[in-house]
Amino acid sequence: GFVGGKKKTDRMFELMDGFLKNDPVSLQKDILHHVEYTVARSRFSFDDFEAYQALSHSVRDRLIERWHDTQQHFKKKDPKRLYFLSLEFLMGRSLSNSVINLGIRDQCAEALSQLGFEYEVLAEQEGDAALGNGGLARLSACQMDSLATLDYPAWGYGLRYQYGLFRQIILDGFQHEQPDYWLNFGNPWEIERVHVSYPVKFYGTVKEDVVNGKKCKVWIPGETVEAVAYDNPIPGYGTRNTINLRLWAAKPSDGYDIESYNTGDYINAIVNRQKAEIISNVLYPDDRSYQGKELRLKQQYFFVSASLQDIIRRFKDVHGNFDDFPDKVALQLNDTHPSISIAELMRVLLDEEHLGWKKSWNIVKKVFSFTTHTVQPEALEKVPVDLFQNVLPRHLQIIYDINFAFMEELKKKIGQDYARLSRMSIVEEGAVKNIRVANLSIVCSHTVNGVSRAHYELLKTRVFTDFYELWPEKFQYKTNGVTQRRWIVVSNPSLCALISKWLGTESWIRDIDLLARLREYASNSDLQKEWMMVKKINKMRLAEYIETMSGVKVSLDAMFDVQIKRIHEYKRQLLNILGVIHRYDCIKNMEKNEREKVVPRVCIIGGKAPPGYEIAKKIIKLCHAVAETINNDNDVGDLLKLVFIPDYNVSVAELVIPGSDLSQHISTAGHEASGTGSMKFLMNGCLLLATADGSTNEIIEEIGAENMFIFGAKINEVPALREKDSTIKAPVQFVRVVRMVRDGYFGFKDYFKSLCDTVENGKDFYLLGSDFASYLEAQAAADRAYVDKKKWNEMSILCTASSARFSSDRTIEDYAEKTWGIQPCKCPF
Ligand code: CBF
Repeated sequence: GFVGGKKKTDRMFELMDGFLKNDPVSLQKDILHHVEYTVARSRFSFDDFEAYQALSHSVRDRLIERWHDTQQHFKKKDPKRLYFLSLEFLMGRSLSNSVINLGIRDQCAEALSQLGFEYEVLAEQEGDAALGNGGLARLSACQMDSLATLDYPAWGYGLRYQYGLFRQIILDGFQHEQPDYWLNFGNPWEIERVHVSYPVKFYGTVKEDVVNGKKCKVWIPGETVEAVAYDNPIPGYGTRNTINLRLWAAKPSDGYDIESYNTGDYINAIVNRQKAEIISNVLYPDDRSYQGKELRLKQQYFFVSASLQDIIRRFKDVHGNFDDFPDKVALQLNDTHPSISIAELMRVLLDEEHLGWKKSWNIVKKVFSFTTHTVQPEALEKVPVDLFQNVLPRHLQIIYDINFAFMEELKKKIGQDYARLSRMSIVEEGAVKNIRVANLSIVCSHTVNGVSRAHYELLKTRVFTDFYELWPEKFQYKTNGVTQRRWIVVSNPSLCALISKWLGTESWIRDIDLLARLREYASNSDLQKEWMMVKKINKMRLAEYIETMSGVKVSLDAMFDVQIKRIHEYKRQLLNILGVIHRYDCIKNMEKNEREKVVPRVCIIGGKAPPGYEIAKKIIKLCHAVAETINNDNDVGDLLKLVFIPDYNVSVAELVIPGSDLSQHISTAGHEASGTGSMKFLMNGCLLLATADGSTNEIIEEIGAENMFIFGAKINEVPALREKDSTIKAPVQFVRVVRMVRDGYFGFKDYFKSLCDTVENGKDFYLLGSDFASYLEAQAAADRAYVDKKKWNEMSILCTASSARFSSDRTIEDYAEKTWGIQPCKCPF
């Protein structure tokens, strides 16, 4: 422990010259250092991408310092920690977010400009980390930002996919999927922890054994794969706290296929070893059902097993037994994807810690909380029992035992109501026996959360009614939120500056409730002028992007009307396109003097269709076909344009949202669990045209229906409308526009036939026909409002001013208090 006669730690303190400094000169030195020694380029010759790499490494150094201090602090204080388990995190870019949260954006920009680089250009060099599909995954990212900012002792755990969500390429209007090998150019934001690795077992058999005179089970695995940790520091804003997102990558274990080595088949043994890596290779695109996919089950168990080993190791470093486990550990299940962790924790406590069933179960039922993100019963995961038996034989036994105990307890409460017992059972009987993962999660969690109030009501009355009646106290909701750091400060710097100027403080970035003070200036003409200016700047940015991506020139005077989200029938992009066709048809049939009254529109649609979802892909093609006709019709000109933005992702959203005037959230009521896109638009002062679905109901409460364009059937009206659907006559306008598509007005007549069939002949499950008239009315109301610039600006300001409730800071504080029981643990500066 001595270096040159001095104690190691003293010598280290002597050598350490405090923390890295954040002034431009220090940053320049660091950037040049990384150019030379990390990127290995000459400091006299490096390009934008290399400068981005060097800058990122300089920022990462600062993150690491804070990360260390935070982890040290947590270790010292030993608070109850939250572990957020999620198979998906849609982090987007890290540089822009990190420099904002560290408070060094301007210093970086200055440092770079003196070196001859532009910060904005370098930030654009970074590709998106797209380790997730959509709302659920981006929500996880927003929640991590809030956890760090609010100083909660939390860690995220997930999978380090080598291929993120597919890239969407559009060829002739058709979606094609291309792999997203996002690690191709390296990833400066992660830290590989070669020494943090755990074996994860699969397959094999279970044997009886006796340990300390007690009977127990021993799982003899058939395959072992190594999970290696990659840490991604998540900095909080305005705090030193920097938490961790630990992602696991699969690597061959030393013991992997030892047999082949022994038999001398060296080359094949190596090839087989590499197969282990497949587990973390690729993110499953949301193809609506993963049922029966072995790799999916292996991915889930792989990340859960490694995470629990890591969590238990950390706990045992400090605690001698498991008595305090529930007081020190909260495990959050982000949907059913990590729910196998319930059986895994039970297995560890039973088979490895030998705590016995009663004690183990008492711990397990106190640590898990479960959030479900869907209302579609078909989206609730089920795993065939045969598959389970093969991949995780011991876990299946444990699940059966949990279910047996649950069924016995239930019988005592509800008697011999076999229909209900069978609905609530974790094991679904039938031709193919399945494990119902949602039922497992509800039975074993202390809390079940919905993601909006409307979602909670649906969980109670439609999706999990039996469980709600049994355990009403378990059910809660935490309306989703998004982080204002990413969705205003990073993505809309001009709006950010304007808000701070009018509020006289930047504190709203941490204390979002302050935004409400903007309300009092909503009709102030000076603010309105500046507000409009900001919108214009953002619209210009967006218009340039549209022209580059699609070649379409759009007018800045037009209303930019946006719908960006995954393509799905229930989200009703088709309703939007049919509305655009109607608008086009009306313009075409107008006299010249009538046309002068038309409010020019640029309709923007973007989103990826799940690769195996044919109807969603047809919707994309229809959008392109209609756009082709409209955009090339000189008779219509700037009065109407339709553009599809390809490869929608987090960074594209950062560009599109600030430049939008109106955004559409038009799901059939009762289908969107929450929706979070609407919250990002709201924060950016973009008006909403929406159905009263998911979290929109709460947005209406905040801003007032008079400041939005609400239309369509209400959640409770939908079932009756569906019953009546075949007898209801869709309005003539609807019949006419669908006919135009059917008759080949936009080409591809045969190809669109099945798409038209989904909304006609009594098959209009998502009620496009019955909502069409009120949709058109809402659109007309938006047109009228847009003409009155003063009113429109006032409504736009009110949107931002009313968005505080939809910050993920509020969501996280709610979870911390009502679900996880954790307290802030602030690392001193
Ligand atoms: O809760 C976050 C989001 O999750 C989904 O995207 C999901 O993946 N299930 C829902 O569809 C959204 O409604 C919800 O906002």
